Amino acid sequence: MDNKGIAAIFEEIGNMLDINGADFFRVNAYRKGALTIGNFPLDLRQVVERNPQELDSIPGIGKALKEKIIELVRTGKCQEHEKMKKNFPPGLLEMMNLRGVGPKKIKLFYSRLKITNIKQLKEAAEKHKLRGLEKMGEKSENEILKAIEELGRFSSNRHLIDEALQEAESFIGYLRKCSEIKQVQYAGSLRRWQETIGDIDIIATVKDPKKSHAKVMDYFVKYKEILNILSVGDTKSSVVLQSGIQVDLRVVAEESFGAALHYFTGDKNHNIHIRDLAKKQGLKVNEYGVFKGEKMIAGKGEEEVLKTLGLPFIIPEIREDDGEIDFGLKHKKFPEFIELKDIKADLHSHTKYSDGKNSIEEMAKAFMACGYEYFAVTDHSSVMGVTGGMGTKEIKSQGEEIDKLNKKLKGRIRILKGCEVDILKNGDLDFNDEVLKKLDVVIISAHMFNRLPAEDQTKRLIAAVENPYSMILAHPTGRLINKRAEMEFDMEKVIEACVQNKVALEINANPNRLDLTDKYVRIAKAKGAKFVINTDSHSPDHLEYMKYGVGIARRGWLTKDDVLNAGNFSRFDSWF
Ligand code: DGT
Ligand code: CA
Ligand code: CA
Ligand code: ZN
Repeated sequence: MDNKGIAAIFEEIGNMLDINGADFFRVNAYRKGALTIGNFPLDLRQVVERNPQELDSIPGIGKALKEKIIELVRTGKCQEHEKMKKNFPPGLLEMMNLRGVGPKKIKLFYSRLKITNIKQLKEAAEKHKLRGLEKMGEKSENEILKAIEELGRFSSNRHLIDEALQEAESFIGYLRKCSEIKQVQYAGSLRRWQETIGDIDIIATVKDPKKSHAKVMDYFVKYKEILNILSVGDTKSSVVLQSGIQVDLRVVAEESFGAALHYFTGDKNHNIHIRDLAKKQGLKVNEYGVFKGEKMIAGKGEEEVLKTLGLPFIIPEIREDDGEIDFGLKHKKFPEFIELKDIKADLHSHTKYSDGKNSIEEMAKAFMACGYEYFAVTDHSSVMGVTGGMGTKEIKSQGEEIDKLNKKLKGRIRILKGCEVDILKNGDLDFNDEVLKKLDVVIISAHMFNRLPAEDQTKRLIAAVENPYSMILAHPTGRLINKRAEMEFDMEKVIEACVQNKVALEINANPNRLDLTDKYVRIAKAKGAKFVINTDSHSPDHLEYMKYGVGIARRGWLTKDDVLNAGNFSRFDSWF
């Protein structure tokens, strides 16, 4: 069992103890233990193997937890945990996943209404049985119903984009080695860079469809990562990979590649609009081509298909029937949307000074390898106790280290002094002006208090944005895809405050976040906002997230001019 597994078990023990009414110190010991181990830099399996005594030096891990770590590492199980679980209704723990529901409420619902799972909780809320309980009213009852709905949304089968892209790329790499296949390309939501992916759609062309289909399909289902074959047909087959992602393969003739690619890239609403447009012109469009009567007049290339309908090329990212077709018909040309190669910097990164894994110099080398001109080190401020944020002393010594490094690197890359400053509950920032004024980049982030009532949250964020030192509002909604909902507040008002106060909105490129979301990127652009696309890297292998952020920016119709780190340092700096 690895650190993550051990942390999860400690968390669960803590929750069970809490619901059972154990005393605060015992509950807290497990919760703290879970946090410590979740963030612990060494693999506990190796530590235990080498010398279990070393566990004594981990702060906050007492005797009871130490013994359990050894037991979990050696046996994969913990007797006490198993015993507790046996006597514990599983539905009670599941309720912990509901937003706004913790051990206290679970205990209340259980003791007063015998509620042991989410289904019963939902029924009770719908019958208004919760509102009579202590500290529960109509509002909190509705919030529970909302939380249940939210949880349903999060247990969806949609995959994160980085996982889907990796799977698609390695599968396509395999398909390219098939001698029958000429072209192969992924389509669907992945090609549109949508934030989550239902399934992967792959289009392939063959030299001679009649002869090759059977051979291609045969090759397709022999891919080593396949868990389950769903169907095998002449032109379409579907499989499920070991990761749980479904892949659909469609094989078409070369002359239909563009039409098929367009059709299966979608989205559905874009396709329907295109089909109607064709109809008005006396044409027919389907996955094989564009037809005038019986005659096929286009199909080989996507550009050609769109041109036949009077349209310029439309980048896949904006094909969602959200104005792109009318825009194309009217202007015959789209703006030059931002591309990955335009990015010159990353303004949000972490090092060992807080919860990052590497030194500043290691990060600098990684950013240099991306060809960037500058980047900012933005470790957490100290409120984020769990992640070991910086105090005033540390931020000073970090500044000195950056000065030295900048000298040493002789301009090969420019390191900016920054900080990801926490927004406190009242909208104040976690560092005073003395500290803030010495920084090149001040990122403001709401990590805690993400469940304030919408009105208070809006005020809090606007107050932070109005701080004269604030430069970038990081991951504005605070959501974690499939895990944590957006904070509730008036986003449009916050965007307006950013525009007025010259605070840039971050598009956080981490595939778990993708925040600002594409919908709000477009709204913010219309209001005159500027953006930065940041990876929020905690180690060099996160640097490649930039492409997902660029995908979101393209989905939001952004050009280079909208994005401050798609330009040199003086352009970035002078905007503020
Ligand atoms: P996903 O997989 O849920 O993330 O989203 P998509 O967009 O990849 O959807 P998928 O895999 O069901 O279908 C791939 C493409 O095929 C879709 O983007 C558009 C096209 N398509 C699917 N169903 C329909 C349909 O009923 N009508 C039309 N016109 N096109 C469709
Ligand atoms: Ca799909
Ligand atoms: Ca599909
Ligand atoms: Zn960060």
